[in-house]
Amino acid sequence: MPADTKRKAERTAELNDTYPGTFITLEGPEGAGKTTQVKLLSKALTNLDVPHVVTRDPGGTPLGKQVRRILLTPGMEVAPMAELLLYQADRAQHVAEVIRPALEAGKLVLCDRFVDSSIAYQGYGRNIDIKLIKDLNELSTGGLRPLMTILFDIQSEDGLSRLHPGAEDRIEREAIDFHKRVRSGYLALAEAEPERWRILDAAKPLTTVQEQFMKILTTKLGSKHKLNLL
Ligand code: T5A
Repeated sequence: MPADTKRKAERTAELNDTYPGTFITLEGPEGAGKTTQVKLLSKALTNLDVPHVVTRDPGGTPLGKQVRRILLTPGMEVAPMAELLLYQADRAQHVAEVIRPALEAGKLVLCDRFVDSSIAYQGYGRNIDIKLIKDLNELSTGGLRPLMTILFDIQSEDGLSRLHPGAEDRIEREAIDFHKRVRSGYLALAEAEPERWRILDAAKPLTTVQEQFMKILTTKLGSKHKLNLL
């Protein structure tokens, strides 16, 4: 393992050991099916009495819901740097109000999008400097990192074709080249940090994706959260 990757893995483990809970994030291009899968997962976790929180970025707090509306309203003029900073403002509130308290309470926290979305969308998509985005991610999260990130990978065209025509939000309406850069950004991030990322083929039928998702979670969290989703 390259020295830089090893250092990142050690730091991620160190940060997660600080809390009794566990932080997992879900990422992917538009229409990959994260929201559908996390809802199914939450039902299974409830049946197993596993204390957990499902949340999303942006929009996981009352403040975040307002920021989310601004960010996703079609036709809203939002300069790239303003966009980046609004996602970061949402995240700072989200970490302080929801994520960190849940981790302190020993819960399994499943977050639909997090810091990697900013790198993929504002970095690879909008061409904002990635080092700057990483610094802002550090600032807004206080250095909190997920123990594991699952990439729901799908070709941009296939993901977009799952959305309801005419109901797309401001970001979903971006040109196909933007969405392709986002996807290639995710693949580059996953390749650079393989010990944190797991990649799922999200183009497969819903039940196949669900099986793969449950298997990944059971393998990673089985002993800590007494979890068997298989
Ligand atoms: N963003 C976010 C940034 O630019 N920077 C940031 O820092 C952050 C945090 C958020 C937007 O903000 C951007 C990224 C996003 O553009 P959102 O609504 O939260 O907006 O966006 P998404 O997370 O992309 O939500 P989506 O609903 O578009 O995608 P999901 O959650 O991956 O997909 P889901 O589950 O809603 O499924 C979409 C459709 O596909 C069907 C579902 O039934 C649904 O109709 N489906 C399947 N169909 C066939 N086969 C399967 N396996 C299927 N799985 C689901």
